[in-house]
Amino acid sequence: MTPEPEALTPLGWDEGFAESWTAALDDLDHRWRDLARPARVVRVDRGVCTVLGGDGEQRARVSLPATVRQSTEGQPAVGDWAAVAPAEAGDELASLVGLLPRRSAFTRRAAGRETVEQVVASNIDVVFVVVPLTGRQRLRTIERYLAVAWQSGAQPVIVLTKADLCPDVAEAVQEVESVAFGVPVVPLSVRLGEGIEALYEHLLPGRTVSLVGASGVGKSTLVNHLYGKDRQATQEIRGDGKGRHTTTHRELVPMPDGSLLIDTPGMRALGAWDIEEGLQQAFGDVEQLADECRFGDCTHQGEPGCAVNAAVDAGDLSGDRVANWEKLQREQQRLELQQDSRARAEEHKRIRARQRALNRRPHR
Ligand SMILES: Nc1nc2c(ncn2[C@@H]2O[C@H](COP(=O)(O)OP(=O)(O)OP(=O)(O)O)[C@@H](O)[C@H]2O)c(=O)[nH]1
Ligand SMILES: [Mg+2]
Repeated sequence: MTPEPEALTPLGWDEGFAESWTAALDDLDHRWRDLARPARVVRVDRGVCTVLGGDGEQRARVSLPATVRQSTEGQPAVGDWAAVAPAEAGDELASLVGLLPRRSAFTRRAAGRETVEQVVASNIDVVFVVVPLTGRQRLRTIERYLAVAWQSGAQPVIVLTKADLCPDVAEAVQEVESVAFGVPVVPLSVRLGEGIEALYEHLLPGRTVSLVGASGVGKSTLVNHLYGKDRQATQEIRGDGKGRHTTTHRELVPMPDGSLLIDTPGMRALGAWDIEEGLQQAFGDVEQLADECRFGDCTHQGEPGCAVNAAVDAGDLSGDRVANWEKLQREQQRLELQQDSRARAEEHKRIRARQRALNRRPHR
C-alpha cells in the first residue's frame, strides 16, 4: 500500500523512509502487504506500542516473527517507523507487523548483568545532552554522552540547565566548550525563561530531537516549557542532589512548533555499547596525538616518544580527559569480550538443543 506522505511528513517521514518501506513490504508476510501502513512508534509498553500515523494514534500489539524479535533490531523502540495493520473485527489493538531499518539510534548497554543493547531513541536528528549547571564534575559525564551521541548518527547539542543556580555561567560554559570541540553548548534556565531561544534552530518541523541525561537534570521541565504547558510529570530532586526517576517511559512528543521531542527517563549510568567511531569523534584530539606516538602500540603509560603524555606534561591536554578516554576504551574491549563469550554460549546452547533433539528421535 502506498503511504500518504502529507500525513506522515510532520512525523519525520521522507523519501529515504519511503524507499525502506517499499523494500520492507517485500519482507512482510503476504497477509499484511495490502493492509499495513507506516506509523511512528511513540511509546513502548510490554508487548504493546502506541503508534502515530495517517490514521492518528493507535495502540498496536507487537506481532513480529520470533526470529525477528530476538535481535535488538527486532524490538520496537521509540522513534522507529513500523508497518501497522489495522485491528481486526472484535479486536481493540492494531498489529505492529514490521519495522523499518533505523537511520540513527542512541543506544546503550542495558542496565543489569546481561550483555544486551538497549535502544533509547531511534531515527533521531539531534541529541540534546542535558547536564545541569549545578554541582561539579560535569566534563567527564559530557565526554561519555558525546561519544555515545556521535555514535548514534545524530547531531549532538550540549544543553546546560539550571543556569540560575550557577554563580559563573560564562566560566562553566568555557570549561564545557573545552571538551565540546565545536558541538553547540547552550546554557539556559527554564526557571528564568532564559537562553531557551538558542534551541529553536534545532527544533524544526518534522525533526526529531531526543533528550538524554541523568535523573533530575530538567529534561521533562524543558519539554513542558517548549510544549507550552505541563505535559510531562516533573519532580523536585532529593536533598543529596540526585533525581527521583520521575519519567519512567521513553516517549515521543509532537510539539506545537512541529518538531518531535523524545523525553527519556534519567539514566543511572550510561554504559557504552559499540562506540568505536563515537570515541574517535568525541576524543579526536587525543586519538590524533595517539597516532603520533613513537610506538604503534603505545599504552601512554610513560613509554618514550609518547605524544599523549607529552601533551599532558606541557599542559595542553587534561590528564583526566585522557583517563576518561582510556576508561571508555577499556569498557569497549570488555564489551567485545563479553559479546564473544555470549556468542559462544549461545552457539553451545544451540548445539546441545540439537543434540537433545537428535537423541529424542526414535531409533530404528
Ligand atoms: N532552579 C532550576 N530548577 C530547575 C530548572 N529546570 C528544572 N528544574 C528543576 O529540577 C527538578 C527536576 O526536573 P525534571 O524535569 O523532573 O528532571 P528530569 O530530567 O525530567 O528527571 P527524570 O524524569 O527523573 O529523568 C524539578 O524540581 C525542576 O523544577 C531550572 O532551570 N532551574
Ligand atoms: Mg523527566
